[in-house]
Amino acid sequence: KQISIIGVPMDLGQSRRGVDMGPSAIRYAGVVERLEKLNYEIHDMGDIEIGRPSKDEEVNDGNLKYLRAVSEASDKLALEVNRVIESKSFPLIFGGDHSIAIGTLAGISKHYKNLGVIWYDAHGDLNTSETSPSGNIHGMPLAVSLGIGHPALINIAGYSPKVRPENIVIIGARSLDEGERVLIREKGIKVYTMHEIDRLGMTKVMEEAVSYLKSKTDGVHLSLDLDGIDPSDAPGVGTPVLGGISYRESHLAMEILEESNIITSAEFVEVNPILDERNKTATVAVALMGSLFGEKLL
Ligand code: DIR
Ligand code: MN
Ligand code: MN
Ligand code: MN
Repeated sequence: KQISIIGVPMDLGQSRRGVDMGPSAIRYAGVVERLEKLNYEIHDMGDIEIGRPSKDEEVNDGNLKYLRAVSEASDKLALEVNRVIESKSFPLIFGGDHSIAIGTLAGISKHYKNLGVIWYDAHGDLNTSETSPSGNIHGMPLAVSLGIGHPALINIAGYSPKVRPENIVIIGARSLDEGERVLIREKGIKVYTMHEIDRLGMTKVMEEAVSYLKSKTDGVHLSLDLDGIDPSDAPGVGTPVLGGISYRESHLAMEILEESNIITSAEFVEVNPILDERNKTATVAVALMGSLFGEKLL
């Protein structure tokens, strides 16, 4: 059993500096040791090099901040993730902001006929340059992976789309922009908002999500934005939203995913140690990875 870690110190997909230190914070929280205890062979591939943009390119191509830098980083990450999968190792990616999912999915998707995606997030990340209120590309990666967005983003790794709408499950949504709601309805994307999590409970939500994806997919990527978790448990994120998924519920969600045996790749994004309290958010991320990879008390 092998896991290959790739760090992506990307902070240009949003506006709070510091999320580029996410990979270091997660490593500092002891991820390698934690997963080695579970008898995995861990290969830490280090961090992808992110080019610094020049001063005059903050906003280009309309409402897409740092498009060139994000596109270049996505290319590099896609190549690296592709190599990991070819070596039969499990890709585990640390962000960095959520724009990195563009590169992750570009590297993964061609290895599957029908890739499933679990998007654990307070947000839908389904914006385009037309619908985005911020111009921040971290609010767009799921739309991009559906083939909706700028050509320099949707064509990473030379093909599009990376995922079909019916193979996506969003969990934890509580802050959706109008354009995102339209897209969710149009494409019929399965969403468990906080309302459904409150109503059904996390066990039912995860069991439904697993059975929804299990039959029709041959691999499932978990893209976990730490802002999906409540800010009281995960304060170190750039766009916290009250009323989120608790630490306990998230722990349970990861255990159900582990039991389901469907997850074939994962990324943990938006850990910003500058905004955090004594590395609490990275510590939560590592605890969740422990559960995802099979920690059990007895
Ligand atoms: C908002 C925030 N919907 C945007 N998105 C975030 O800028 O598009 N995604 N924070 O995780
Ligand atoms: Mn996100
Ligand atoms: Mn988010
Ligand atoms: Mn547990």
